[in-house]
Amino acid sequence: MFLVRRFDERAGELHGSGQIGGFLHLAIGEEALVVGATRALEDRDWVLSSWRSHALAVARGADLGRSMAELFGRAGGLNGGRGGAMHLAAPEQRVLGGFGLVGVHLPVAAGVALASSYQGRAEVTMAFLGDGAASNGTLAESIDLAAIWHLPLVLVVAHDRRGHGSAEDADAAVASLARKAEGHGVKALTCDGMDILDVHAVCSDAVRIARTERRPALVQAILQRAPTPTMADPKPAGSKEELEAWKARDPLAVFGDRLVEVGLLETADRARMQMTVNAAIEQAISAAGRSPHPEPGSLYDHLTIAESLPGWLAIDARGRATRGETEPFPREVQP
Ligand SMILES: Cc1ncc(C[n+]2csc(CCOP(=O)(O)OP(=O)(O)O)c2C)c(N)n1
Repeated sequence: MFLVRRFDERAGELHGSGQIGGFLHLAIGEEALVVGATRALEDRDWVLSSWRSHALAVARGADLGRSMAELFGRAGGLNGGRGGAMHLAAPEQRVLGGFGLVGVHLPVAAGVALASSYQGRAEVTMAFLGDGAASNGTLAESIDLAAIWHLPLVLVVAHDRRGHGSAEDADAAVASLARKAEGHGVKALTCDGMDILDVHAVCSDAVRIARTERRPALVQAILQRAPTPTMADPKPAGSKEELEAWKARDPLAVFGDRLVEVGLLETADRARMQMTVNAAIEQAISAAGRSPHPEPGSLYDHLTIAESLPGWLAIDARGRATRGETEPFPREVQP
């Protein structure tokens, strides 16, 4: 949690000083969710998000220097500097991005889960979204297909009752994500998104449902991000009182205090841990700064046009029995 927090704090400062350009959305206050949920996964599982994907990449163990270089837009970045903060992916850690348009990653996540299921792999796909994104039609279509096709998909909603500057009742007639999910026959669970232990316990349950019962689950994590401006976010910074009230709930501080109280962490070790993390982040920033900018001539690299989309789902909407397919679906998976 320290690492995710410090990475974000420093990225925010570097955005302010112009070393990081474009949009950058911070996850300060979301660390319990980011770490608690991703720790419920195995290495073979997949992660997608609308944004704040740098926090997920760091939590999944992506190289810090390459993660920071990606935010800097440098050639040594995780994606050669082409993703930036909005489209950052860490393929080695199976973090597939980072999608700038709210909600568009949900059908992709359902597709990733379908691929695992279709190929008989016991992987789980976890997709993070905000409650604002939950009012996008992509949630309804993805969750419906996930239920029909028994996809091992876990949707984790950071429910902060805001969609950027809009209050939730401005775009959601029904604010309860649990009701929305259950309306599609999908199991919904709720957790305290400010408490890493609760997040971890509830997400572990959701992952178990997806992996062993082969059906989707949705976790609604009630949380509050820090009321500080988060770069290009029109939400105004909170008042001094709001900031003080948030600090009393800060998931990182609260968890650290709790560990000290129950004797699992010494105050001196906590300080040492913080220093180690700070040093690692400063090293990452130096490495990112040394990385060259991408060559202008490489602008069109990696652009491809698909001539055909293989797969029966793309071309054949008839039922499986009509097509003469007799193999059971979803296939048996090897645990
Ligand atoms: C399809 C689309 N519409 C609008 C936007 C502009 N936009 C950026 S963030 C945002 C709100 C997102 O709210 P939420 O999903 O709750 O995310 P949060 O910031 O709370 O994590 C909107 C509408 C966008 N990026 N994509």
